Amino acid sequence: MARSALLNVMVQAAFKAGKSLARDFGEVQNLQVSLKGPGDYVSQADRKAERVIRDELLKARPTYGFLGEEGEEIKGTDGAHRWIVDPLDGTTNFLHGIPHFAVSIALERQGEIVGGVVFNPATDELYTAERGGGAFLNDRRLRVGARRNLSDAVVATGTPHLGRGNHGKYLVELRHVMGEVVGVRRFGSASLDLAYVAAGRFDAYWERDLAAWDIAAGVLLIREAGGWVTDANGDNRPLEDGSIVCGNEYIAKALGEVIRRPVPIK
Ligand code: 2AM
Ligand code: CA
Ligand code: CA
Ligand code: CA
Repeated sequence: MARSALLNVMVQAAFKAGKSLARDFGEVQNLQVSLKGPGDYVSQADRKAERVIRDELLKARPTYGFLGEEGEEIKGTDGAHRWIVDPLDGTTNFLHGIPHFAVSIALERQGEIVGGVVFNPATDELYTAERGGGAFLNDRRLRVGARRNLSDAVVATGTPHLGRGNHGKYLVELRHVMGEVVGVRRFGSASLDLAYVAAGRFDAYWERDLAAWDIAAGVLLIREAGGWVTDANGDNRPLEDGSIVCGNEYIAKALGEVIRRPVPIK
């Protein structure tokens, strides 16, 4: 597997942030935590990791733009390129000592994602993809799952971030899916959910109410692993819509139909 210089920059930034996160994960009880919205926590660890990544990436490519979850967007002088970064995806897991979280770094060129890195420092799993170059877990080439029927599928999801209550519509959707599949999993890190689909661990995944930094890298992983990605409407605008349905072509299309089934009016 030959990585381009640019992908190597992304990998090194992810490793450096991963070291910072691993240190903080070991002393998670000492971190300052604040609330951004209902159930939406942010800690010093998130902010520190974003600074590490931003400094690394902008040192290597000072003209590129930078969009990260925790800071102001930096508009680069190079209008064509932008980094899209989630320094800690799965903050709730992290703060609870659950070793399922990741750094997610994507590179956008003229509106298209051309590079993606997802790194879980707690397991040392590094997922990488470049457009046209395939997707990898460490050195192993990835391929999405081969199952063709939803009735054989293990499907991941995430619950919409609405605070307590107001989940009525989602629960109907979930009930529809549960009636069709082997099982549903809810692991709490969108970027790793996508990486697991790319690796064929999950047959499919859907979630709404996400931001571009949650999914930009993972979308490329899936496409480069031969998978199929749409938004919840079945269109090809997941980053813009903030929703995602993915898997192999058969399973993703079937899952999309199930989640778009009309919700009965009470
Ligand atoms: P985060 O940990 O970076 O915040 C869990 O379903 C997934 O949703 C995680 O990837 C989490 O990312 C993301 N997410 C997006 N918006 C969120 C919010 N308002 N509250 C909690 N998690 C959110
Ligand atoms: Ca967050
Ligand atoms: Ca996130
Ligand atoms: Ca985050």
